[in-house]
Amino acid sequence: MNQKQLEQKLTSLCHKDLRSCQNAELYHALLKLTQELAQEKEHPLGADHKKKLYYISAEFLIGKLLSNNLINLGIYSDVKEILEQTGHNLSAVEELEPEPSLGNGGLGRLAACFLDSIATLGLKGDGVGLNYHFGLFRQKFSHNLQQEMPDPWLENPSWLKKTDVTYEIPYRNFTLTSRMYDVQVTGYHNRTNALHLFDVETVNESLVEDGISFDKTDIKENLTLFLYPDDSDRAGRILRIYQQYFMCANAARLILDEAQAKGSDLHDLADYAVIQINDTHPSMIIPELIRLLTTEHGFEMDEAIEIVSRICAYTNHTILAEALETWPIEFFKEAVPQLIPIMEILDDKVRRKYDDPSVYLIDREDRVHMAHMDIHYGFSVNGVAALHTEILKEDTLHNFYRLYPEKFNNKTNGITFRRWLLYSNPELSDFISSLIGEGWKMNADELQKLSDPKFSQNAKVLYRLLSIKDQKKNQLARYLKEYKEIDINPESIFDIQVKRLHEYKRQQMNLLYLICKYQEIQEGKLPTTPITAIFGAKAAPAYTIAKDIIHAILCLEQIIGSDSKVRPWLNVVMVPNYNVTLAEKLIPACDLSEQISLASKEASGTGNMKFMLNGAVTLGTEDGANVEIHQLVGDSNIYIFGDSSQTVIDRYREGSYRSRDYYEKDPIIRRAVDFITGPQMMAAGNSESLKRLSDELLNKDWFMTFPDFQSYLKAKEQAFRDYENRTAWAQKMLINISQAGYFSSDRTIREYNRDIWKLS
Ligand code: 26V
Repeated sequence: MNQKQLEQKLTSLCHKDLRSCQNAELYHALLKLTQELAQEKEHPLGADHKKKLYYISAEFLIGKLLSNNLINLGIYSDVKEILEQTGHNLSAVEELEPEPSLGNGGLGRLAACFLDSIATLGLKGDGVGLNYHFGLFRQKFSHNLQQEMPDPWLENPSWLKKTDVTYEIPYRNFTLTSRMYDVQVTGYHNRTNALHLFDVETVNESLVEDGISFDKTDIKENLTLFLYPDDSDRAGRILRIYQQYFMCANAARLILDEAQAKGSDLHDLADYAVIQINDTHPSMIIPELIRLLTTEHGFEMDEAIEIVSRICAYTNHTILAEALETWPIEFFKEAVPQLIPIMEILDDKVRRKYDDPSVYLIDREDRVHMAHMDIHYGFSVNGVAALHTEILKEDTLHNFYRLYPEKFNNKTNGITFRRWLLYSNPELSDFISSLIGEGWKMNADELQKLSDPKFSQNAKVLYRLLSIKDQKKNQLARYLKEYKEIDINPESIFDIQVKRLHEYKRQQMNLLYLICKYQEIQEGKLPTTPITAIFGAKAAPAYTIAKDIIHAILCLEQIIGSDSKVRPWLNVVMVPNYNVTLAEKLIPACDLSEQISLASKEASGTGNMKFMLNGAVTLGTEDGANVEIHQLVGDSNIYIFGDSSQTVIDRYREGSYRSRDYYEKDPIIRRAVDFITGPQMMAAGNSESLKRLSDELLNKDWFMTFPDFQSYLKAKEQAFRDYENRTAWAQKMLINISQAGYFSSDRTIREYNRDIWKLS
């Protein structure tokens, strides 16, 4: 893109020139130009290869798009320079872009990274999802409590393009007319694919009442209002069925239409389409495709089942029982009764073949197990990290693994280096290129060259690495001050835990540690370098204990903030509204990356990979992809602590864990837990919430914080001690960066394609 093009665009849009235009006008012009450039790289239907991947997902946490697209189109530095020379600033323009928060966390962000890699590798694959008008809620803190507000992102100009594709989607009592909207997905120096987001035109945004509450029963008006509406009540759960069916029914029609347009007679659908079912939210695609093939295209039931089973592949993202979807048949009866006979036939076939109720689709209580449908009627089942896949095979899905060992495979997650290094950390990115050339941008394995002693033993290289980290810490400090009115000391150690709030991720363990540290400092035992502990996390609106944990962290933040003796040495900060945009600023600035889930519970994690790539050292359990990070970097470049997944699984099986025993025996744990309901916390917060959290820990602690606490303390203290030897720490940073290539989502997508999709 050159200056002339930008000037012409500005003239045609707002009759202004480059020097006098406002940032909002610049944003508009850049968006339009980017879309035009991206369009040149689109491949019309059937113009290239025949087979296409459909990645169906309830979440695509794409984040802001302007800079990402500029980078992928190869014009980022040109645009940045043009703006600078004409008195503008690209970062200020970016601030105006609303973030589409169309996801909860890792699962949605993974889908976004995958789309980037699919396009970058030149593969033909589109995303299919829903056009939520409000993504995940915007989080505010008031009186140390989380408040949820709607987070609108659909405004003009928009990355969304209205298409002519519409379908009639049948529900029990009415039919809705859908429309497809497209977001372009630009590959890095490669093709443009699409993210298809379906919507209904009857959605009524004025339905939103106080905060994020709304009338959940008026489906025509609320269907795509919110991502994952609160499902703590029946109406919310049924609304999810309506949403999921809407996504799948549209996807099914699109897939059949596109295949037919390319010449398929649908018998050969497997030559034209492959579907990746991202967790169980899109599982209704299976019965819906079978239904369409039998009712509208004249197929026999068995043949339709056969065709569909050859094109569907399922990814499992969690072993947590409460997250494995089961829906009462009664809900389907109310919303989409047309699927019931199909699901009953699918269940019946399983019952005839296997004499094991644990693998049936429909259980004794008339609930449909969505994952079971995917496994029986899909050709591939994958976990998202090596340990996770082993646990699926040996434990959670063992009875299925016995039936279909050939279907199971592992695809360790990855992240796109375009967003998580090139964009978020250009300083580090340029430094890496200055050492090993640009090849790593296309082939991430080349990062391994950094582990050569000529770099790792080179004082200048190590010094520069540390100074880039300092630069990113300073940038973060300035950003938090300007936009969030938060003060942090850039000379302190940045110890960061950012991810969804969940008990299994154990933010409460970090909290207990910080309480101990606070008590120690009060008693005069000062750390060598001050510590800034940063949290970022949203709690599901109906997840009470998660909200209690946020409350306790915010109370501690307040207590320490007003303690003039401790404050210079320990600062606890919970940043409000953690999202992709904040992650892009927090991750490059991190020294110590907290990945402290209870072993066996975190399927993979992807934040762990982003931190590592940016030169943070991990403090973590042997869980999810931490296991693979550990193997790659070796014992001396990671801090591993806590019980193994096997010990944890055995302890659950025995039912022998009593948290109170630990509390009674361990004075450190006792003192930290007592603090939660002690006078200072009670004065800062809400006694009911603090008491509930303390009771939960003492009487349940389902995610076993206490057994790992002492080893967490020890590992963390060791990390802080090691931080003092700056050269040795810089070597750890370098080794982490050098081994991060494996976690490029390009590698993950190559594996999906090689083993599952087989696109040419
Ligand atoms: C969902 C729910 C919903 C109901 C309440 C409890 C609960 C707990 C967990 C979940 C997670 C659903 C699936 C998910 O988001 N999994 C995440 O997927 C990431 C991408 O594969 C992976 O890195 C994370 O480890 C995994 O938690």
